[in-house]
Amino acid sequence: MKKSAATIRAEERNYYQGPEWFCTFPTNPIKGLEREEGIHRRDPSSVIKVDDTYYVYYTKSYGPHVGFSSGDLSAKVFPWDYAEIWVATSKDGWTWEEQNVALKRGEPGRFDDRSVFTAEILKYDGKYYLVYQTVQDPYVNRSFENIAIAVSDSPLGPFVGSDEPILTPTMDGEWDGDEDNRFLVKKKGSFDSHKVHDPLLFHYRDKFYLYYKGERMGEEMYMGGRETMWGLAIADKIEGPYVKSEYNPVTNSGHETCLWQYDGGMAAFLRTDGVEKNTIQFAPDGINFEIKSVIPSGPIAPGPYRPDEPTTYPLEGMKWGLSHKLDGWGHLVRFDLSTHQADIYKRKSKFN
Ligand code: AAL
Repeated sequence: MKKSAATIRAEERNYYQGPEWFCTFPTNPIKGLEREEGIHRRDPSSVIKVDDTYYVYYTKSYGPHVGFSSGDLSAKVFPWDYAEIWVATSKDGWTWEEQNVALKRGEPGRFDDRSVFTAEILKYDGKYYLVYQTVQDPYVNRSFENIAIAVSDSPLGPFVGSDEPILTPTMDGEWDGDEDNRFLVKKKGSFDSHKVHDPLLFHYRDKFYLYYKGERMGEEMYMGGRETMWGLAIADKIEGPYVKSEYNPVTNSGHETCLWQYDGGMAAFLRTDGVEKNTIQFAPDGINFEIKSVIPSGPIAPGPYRPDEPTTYPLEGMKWGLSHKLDGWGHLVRFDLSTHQADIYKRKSKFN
């Protein structure tokens, strides 16, 4: 008997795994944050519950955007440009009521004066913390993007943003020339040399684990699309200082990645971009992720419901949540975990 390259690869990469990490994610409309002409609502945070009410935080901006080539430095370049972070509430996870702005852009001259967006929420020690992306005016192709933290005593805010970012890009590449082109470099930087994005914050192992997406100075395409990877920075105190892990990057893929705690480790759903997109992975130590399942796509930019109690089965951290759809104007929808297909395999397989 001879083994083909494919068989050897499947064995080496441990493709033979049970169905307990396999699922689909049907999405459905919600009431209250539906598509609205002229308004973007996108990139929902995780959903938290306080007393009998669910809370979600999301990027909200108004009006069309024109990209970077208009020649007008004050023109809105992206749906997440000139954005603020808003909060909505719900009693049942299906009907949502938009409440108020949770975090505004900073005063002119600050690092967050142009846009604050793509937030995550963490309930910790009786307070509420938002971590989010920031951009300083003007917003150009070569703008460096940071991550900041804001705190409030109430889930409705107002949240007070930090005076400095808590995470900045490594900035260790070298631009080639003065053209505003982020692909033109004399030297490529580290995976997070240009932008740090999509923060997710956990109280884990008695420390604060801040996961984030990096973008490189001189990003190139690679096997699975865009070269987008995730890093980790760890702090003793929630406000920082955050120290980047020496294992970074901790993923080799994933644009809109979503993480949850399970069984003392960290699970991750890597959606868009990269060789390992559309996989669910698990790291017993929060750092060394292995692929557990390959799933058929999934919700865009998911923000799962984070129960206060520890989860009891692998996919519980993705049981339901909100994600976004981009039909001209970004709007929020609900996703629910379906293990229907996995359950069918389970009945037939030896993995019971
Ligand atoms: C999203 C996220 C970040 C990016 C932009 C808005 O998918 O990765 O938030 O900056 O796109």
